Formats: sequence, C-alpha cells, structure tokens
Amino acid sequence: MLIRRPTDIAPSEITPPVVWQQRRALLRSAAALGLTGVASAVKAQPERKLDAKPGPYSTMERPTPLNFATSYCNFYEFGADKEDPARYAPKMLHPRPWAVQVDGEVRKARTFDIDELMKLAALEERIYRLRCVEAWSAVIPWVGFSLSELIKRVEPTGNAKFVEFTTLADPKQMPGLSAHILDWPYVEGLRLDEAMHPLTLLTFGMYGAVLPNQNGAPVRIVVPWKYGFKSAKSLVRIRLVEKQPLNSWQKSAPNEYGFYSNVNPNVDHPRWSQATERRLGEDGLFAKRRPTLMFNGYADQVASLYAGMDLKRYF
Ligand SMILES: Nc1nc2c(c(=O)[nH]1)N[C@H]1C(S)=C(S)[C@@H](COP(=O)(O)O)O[C@H]1N2
Ligand SMILES: [Mo]
Repeated sequence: MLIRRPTDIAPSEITPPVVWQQRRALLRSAAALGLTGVASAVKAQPERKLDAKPGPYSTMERPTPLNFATSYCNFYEFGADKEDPARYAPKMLHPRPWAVQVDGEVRKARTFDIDELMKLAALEERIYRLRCVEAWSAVIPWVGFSLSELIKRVEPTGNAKFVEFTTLADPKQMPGLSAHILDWPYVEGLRLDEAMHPLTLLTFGMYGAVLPNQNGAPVRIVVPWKYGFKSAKSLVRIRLVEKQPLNSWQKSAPNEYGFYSNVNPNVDHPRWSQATERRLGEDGLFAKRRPTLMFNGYADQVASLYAGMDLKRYF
C-alpha cells in the first residue's frame, strides 16, 4: 500500500522547518528541564489577536521564544511545578466573563468588566525583561497600558499610600488551591508611587495576542524592575489602601521575601545568590548565566523612587 496513514508521515514533511526546529528545541529543553506533556498544552493556546502600538521602554534584547514563555511558568494556583500551569490552566481557567473591582481609598470606586477595562486606554506593546526570584529570566513582548491610566480614573483620596492586588482563588478552576502552598488568594502590593510609575503595566496580552491562561489571563500586572512574584496574575481586585499590604510570599516566609523585592544582584536570597540569572530559551540548563542588573536594568527609570533607602533592609 502506498497510501500512508497520518501517523506514518514524519512531522518534518508537513510542518514548516522553522516551526519544526523550534518545536524540537522546545522538546529538547523540556526534556532537560524534566517537562512532559507540554507540547499539546502549548498548541491549545487561544490566538485572539490584540492591536497594539509600540510603546515606550522596550528593551532591544531578543524576546524569549513564545513556547518557552507559555510552558515554563509560575502560577501556584495551578500547581508548584513549572509545567503545571501550562498543563491545567488552558482548559480549567475561564477568563470570560470576568470583572475587576477597583476600590478602597478612591472617590470613584467601581467594578470594570474586563472588555471595558481593556478599552480604557490605548494598548501598547512593551518588550520587558522579567526576572524571577528563582534566578531565571525572560524577555516578553507584553500588551497593555500603564496602570496609572486606571488609577487616575478612580481618583485616589489623600489617604491612598499603597495599592493591593488580589487574584482569583476558585477551587473549581484552580487545582493548586488544594495544596496549601500559600494562604490563598494570592495578594501582592506596591507603594502608590511605584504603582503610578509609567513602567508598571496593566497587562492583557503578550506576543500580540490575549494572555494565555497560564500567564495570567485575562489581566495581570507586570512590574519589570521587581522579582516576578510582584507581577500578580488573573487579577480580580485592585484596592487603594493606607497601610502597606502584606503580600502572600512575605506572609509565608518573611525572611526570604520582602515587600519591595526590587531586583538586586547585591542582596542574596537567604538560600541562593541573586548575582546571575539563566535566560529561558537559551539552551536549557547549559547556557551561560548572565549577570543580573540592578533594578533588572531599569535603574535609570526607577532608582530615584528609592533614594536614601537602605535596600538591604528594605529588600
Ligand atoms: N496569582 C499568581 N500570580 C503570580 C504567581 C502565582 O503563583 N500566582 N507567580 C508569580 C511568579 S513567582 C512569577 S516569576 C511570575 C511568572 O510569570 P510568567 O509565568 O507569566 O512568566 O508570575 C507571578 N504571578
Ligand atoms: Mo518568580
């Protein structure tokens, strides 16, 4: 018989070579990192495109290949392993309908439907580095607008000094909640001036499309000069408050995770050095480590926010 069944056809015959090579590289690194079952989860990604103009502050560095950014994630609500979010979130998390409550010390508290929130200001694409506290980093073309655009519109009162972010905690959608790794829901916080800094991005997409579920659909924060855990995913509430919020990681291990968590190569994590990092997608575990930069390379933009502060004490 000369008619071949689909299973006899080598994927290299039907897939463009670039895609095929990238997939092979992904599978190689997936194997090196101990990942399994990732390829199928990656293929199930939503592809809804977002129109965005190039925005300010983009790095010239080459973005991390999409497949790495969507398959090696931290999203503990879906499990503690890096491959758990890509395995569970695409099917289990439902990013519509969705609402975000914006309240606290503001004159115009209100709840925004996600589709209305996305239209509040012009969407921009900004290519930012993201540095995880676990010493890996990525370069991601995010899509969103400055969080300040939202905060301005709700009119903070004179008592507003901090912003608290609360993310979804729904055991029906999030299998990781049954493991009590953190005290759910996941809570993060910023000082008001940090939240108002134009770099702080209210983020709806990446790589020109809506956020994949495992990366925090339908809306997350991205704070590029701070360790990744400050960039809370799948937000349901943004509350302006007078007192410094207690963020989840600080609550669980205050000697390891501070409130500020500015990327700082000179302040080690108690269990490992923060001086260098491994860039996702650069040949798995065998790539050369790169030096980590003060404020993740954004010192020119943000160092003045911390003038006179002892950054070893306020880590
Ligand atoms: N709700 C929620 N947000 C979260 C996390 C989480 O576990 N839950 N992990 C954080 C950590 S530790 C990092 S490094 C970044 C990772 O974002 P990415 O997977 O999209 O790269 O998300 C952050 N936001
Ligand atoms: Mo992280």
